[in-house]
Amino acid sequence: KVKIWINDQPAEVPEGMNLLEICRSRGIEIPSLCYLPGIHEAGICRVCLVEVEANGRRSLQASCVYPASEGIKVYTHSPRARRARKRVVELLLSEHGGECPTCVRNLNCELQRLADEMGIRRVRVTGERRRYPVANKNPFIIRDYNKCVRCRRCEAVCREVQGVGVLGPRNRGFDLVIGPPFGKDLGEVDCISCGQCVMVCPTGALTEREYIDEVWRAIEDPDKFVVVQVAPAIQVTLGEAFGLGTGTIVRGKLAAALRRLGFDRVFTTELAADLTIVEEAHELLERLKGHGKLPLISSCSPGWVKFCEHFYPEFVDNLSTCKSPMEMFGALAKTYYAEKEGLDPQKMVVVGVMPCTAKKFEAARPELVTRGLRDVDYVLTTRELARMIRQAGIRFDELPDEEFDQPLGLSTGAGAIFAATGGVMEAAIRTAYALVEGRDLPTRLEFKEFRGLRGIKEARLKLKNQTLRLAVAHGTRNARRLLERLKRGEKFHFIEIMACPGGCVGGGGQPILGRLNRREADMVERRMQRAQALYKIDINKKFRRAHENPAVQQIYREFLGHPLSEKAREILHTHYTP
Ligand code: HC1
Repeated sequence: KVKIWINDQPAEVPEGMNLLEICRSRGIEIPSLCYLPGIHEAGICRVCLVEVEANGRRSLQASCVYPASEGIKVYTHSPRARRARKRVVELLLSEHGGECPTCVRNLNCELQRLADEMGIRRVRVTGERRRYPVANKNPFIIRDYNKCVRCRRCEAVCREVQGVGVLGPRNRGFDLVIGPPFGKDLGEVDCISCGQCVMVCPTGALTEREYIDEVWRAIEDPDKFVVVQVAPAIQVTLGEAFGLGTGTIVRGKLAAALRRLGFDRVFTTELAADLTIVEEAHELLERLKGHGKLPLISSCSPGWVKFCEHFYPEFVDNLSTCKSPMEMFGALAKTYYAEKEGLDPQKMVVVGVMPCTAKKFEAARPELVTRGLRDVDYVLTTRELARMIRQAGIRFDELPDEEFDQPLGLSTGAGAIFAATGGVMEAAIRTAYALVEGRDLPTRLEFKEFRGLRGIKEARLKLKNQTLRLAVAHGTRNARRLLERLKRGEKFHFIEIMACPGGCVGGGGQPILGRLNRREADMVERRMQRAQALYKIDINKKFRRAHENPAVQQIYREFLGHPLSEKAREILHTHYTP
């Protein structure tokens, strides 16, 4: 510990800790822009300037990279510090697009918030501006360089958290832009479309590709039958977009809102998550018998699948052949449900509400077509759904709780926990146990060894006379660490990998919290609270094992026959090629 002075008050603080963290931990807020604790601590933007007196000299320093040392004096809001910070933000604004009213991040933009906090009413600096075309050639993420403040948070998260590294600086000085190399579009490089860059972008420079207008048009078209499915994560995150606390469960209001938006049927992807588990548990048992490659690796996270294809093609045959729940759902809707209800599948539109930008990429994959039709037509993120609800003038917090439609709205606790890291593993083991040990035995339900935010979680579990070695990784950098171990010869039987940190609760399509104060917006904390809410839903469910879902049993009875049947393989499975 060292003794320093903060605004003339003495403080004992850890030596070497940066001044920004020290001040924030003591309730003194210093503005910042490029700083992402533990991920990007580079002092690039200079928005966090403070005055520091050391060795008899007083100077302006970037507090996010200035380490505490004995005897220094810090002035966080001195006139000089405030003036300097204001000028830094004005300089950023002088280059910025200035299209706030039409920007998707209007009222939720960190730059806008800084300008407001600093009382900038007029930008005194004027000068030349670059105009860049908007990069929008892919179906998942749009880059608008005109709004980029070059904080490089996107670059840091892509490299440090996801281990992908497709973003970086191009050109120098005034012409500097942060993006993929050689001016390429994200769709032309090894981007995995996870959207973690979008989550950390402070402005509207990175956004999801919106499909709101297309979905409105489909809803308004009397010739179309529009079915919506909602991912399990949405029920614990959508509320945040309407000011409700993190982890508030809004399942009932969600169903009510979708119905009021005009969708013809309101279903949940959890049903298909249950179905995925039944198929995948059988696939695991088959592979354990020697039919197919081990370890079996989950394939429901499209960002992970893309990562595998780009960086570890040697593991593509380890991927489960199960389509993701979203895709299974779409395929079932246009076959089973269409037959059952006498609907023309050509006139059906399947919309997925997902916490994910990679799901937009997944929906457009040529491998995910059944009987000539795309399984899923449009994917909206949690954020887009919130926008639609606002556009429709629905007061979300005043909605009554309603149920999803039947039978594709029935789900178990297993389907809900899919959205938290370790949930797919836990759900699969619940069912695998029941299949092997006997369906009627009271087999173990909770596998807490797979819960929580450790990057890689491992366990050995006995399944009859075999001990299974299991692992869970979330965030593709952790996936990389695990796969490298496999390449060195370590043996596992089943692995769950989700591309996003925390699993889908931390997906790239979740609410962005730029308007909140920095402590409330702590991403790790929020992911934990969202996951806890899912475990609460699970505990309160009548059925907690996927194969117990009455709707899943009905679908096998009426349509698929049995798990891994020829029809199940035709509709619910696919193959990726490296
Ligand atoms: Fe997910 Fe999944 S859990 S991938 O994280 O397997 O997006 O929520 O819908 O498909 O069910 C996302 C979430 C989601 C699929 C399921």
